Amino acid sequence: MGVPFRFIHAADLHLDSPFRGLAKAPEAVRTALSSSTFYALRRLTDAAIENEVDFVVVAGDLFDEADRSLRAQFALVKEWERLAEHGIAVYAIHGNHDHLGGRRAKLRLPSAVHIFGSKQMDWAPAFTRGGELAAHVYGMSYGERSVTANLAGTYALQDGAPYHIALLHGNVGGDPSHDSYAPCALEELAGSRFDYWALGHIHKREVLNVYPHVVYAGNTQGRNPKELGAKGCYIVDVSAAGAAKLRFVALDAVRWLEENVSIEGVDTEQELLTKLNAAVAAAGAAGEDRSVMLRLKLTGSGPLHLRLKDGALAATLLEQLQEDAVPAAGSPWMYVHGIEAATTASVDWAMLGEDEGFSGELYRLGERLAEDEAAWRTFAKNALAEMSGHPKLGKLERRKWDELPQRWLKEGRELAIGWIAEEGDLG
Ligand SMILES: [Mn+2]
Repeated sequence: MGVPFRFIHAADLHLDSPFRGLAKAPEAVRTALSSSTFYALRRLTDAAIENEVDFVVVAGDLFDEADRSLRAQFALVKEWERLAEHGIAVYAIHGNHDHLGGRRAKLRLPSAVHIFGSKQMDWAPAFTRGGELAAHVYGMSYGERSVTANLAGTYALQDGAPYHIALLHGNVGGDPSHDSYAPCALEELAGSRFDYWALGHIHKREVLNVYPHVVYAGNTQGRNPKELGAKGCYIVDVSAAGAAKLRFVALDAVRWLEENVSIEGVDTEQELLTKLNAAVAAAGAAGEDRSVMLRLKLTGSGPLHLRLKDGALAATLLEQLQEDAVPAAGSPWMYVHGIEAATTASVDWAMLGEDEGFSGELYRLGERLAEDEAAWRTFAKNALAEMSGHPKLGKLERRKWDELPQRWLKEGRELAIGWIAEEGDLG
């Protein structure tokens, strides 16, 4: 039996991220974004203190650049000193963005901060604030940007503690949307004797496995339109028996969101603007009192589809929305940074059953497959068989075909027939 303890798992702070491509955004937006990673860092300290955690682990990419900005380094030292004053230790590794080969200032860190080196995996004991041994913490930093070896395989457990936490910055399970640094398979980690793999690198938080826990905390602040939704850290409660309970805590200063707006049944530009304004208001609630960077995505099919094709209408609507609500410093704002037109041509589905052309054939094939689930799964598998060697599509191929959501058939069919109809519209 061990002792109950509480720790925070955070990763990918990316301090001083530059937020490129926002030259046209209002001053208040640019200022808030450029300080957002620092705000999230302060909130991380606050969360650790408020929740009386015993220690904090950070799984890499503390800084955005290997040649760390001095502002970022000072900020980190200041926050870690604040934690030290409250008796909270920190265990951290560096990742591909802030590997140890980069330039950095000579800084004196509080003695309660433990940074793992890049030569090999190392470990350190972690204690409760009451001074009892809670766990062994393991880690290894990147010494250069590109680390393609399987680091997890070199992690060796050191007996003598009731719980074992391994920090790893890397790509578990071959996520094709991220660089394949320190790659390893989930099975390796799930089959190990470590109790909690505190992961960094993938910016989307995800619990990949429980007992042992294999967890991405995600980044603490979204940095671009793809990093959607709440960002923060996990507070982990470990019982004396080793049961772990995770609680997500949002730390982000500015939240990136996306709202879909259907153009179905919308006849005029003015009606569409009204609908967009309603979507903006709805997104405000999802921001949970934070500032919001919002992208609106126009979907569905309707009378305005063709008008939206050249981009001018979407651009004008965007201008209108931006003029209607100008972000100001001092209170949470909402900034619509883009409108994406992803609408589709309207198709007369009732007529398609009788259509003698390719669209009709496709439609009828879809109908047949919709009635026979086993048949469509086999059909989908065969259709993609030739792509199985493709590095990016390979992941799709590896998915279990019997787990594919059924809506994919309907959506895929509508998309394909919509494209064909559109060709007709243009021709
Ligand atoms: Mn990162």
